[in-house]
Amino acid sequence: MYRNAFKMKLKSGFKAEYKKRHDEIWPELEEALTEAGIHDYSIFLDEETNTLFAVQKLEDDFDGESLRELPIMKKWWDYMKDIMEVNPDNSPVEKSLEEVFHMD
Ligand code: RM4
Repeated sequence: MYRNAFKMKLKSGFKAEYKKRHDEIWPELEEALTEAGIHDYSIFLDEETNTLFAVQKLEDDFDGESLRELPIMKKWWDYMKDIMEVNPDNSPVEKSLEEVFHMD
């Protein structure tokens, strides 16, 4: 298991809607994320910049490419596209972050 962190971008004015959609995350999506090997997944919002900061633990054999191909993942991204900065395929624009400190 290893930690993974990345940034995404929320469109301005959608904090409440973003939180609501995640409070009501589809059980089948949560199941698919867990099944893919994602655990302890949090997303924080920096309201000054609308940056979403995601941090998660990934199983060593996590396969992000397979997850991207799942219909439930694509459906979620289609659903979220109106409130996030997205790529042409509606996946969120993600920027990887490098860990420079960790303490247990
Ligand atoms: C985010 C974004 C991510 C997804 C989480 C659950 O808003 O769509 O890709 O992993 O939701």
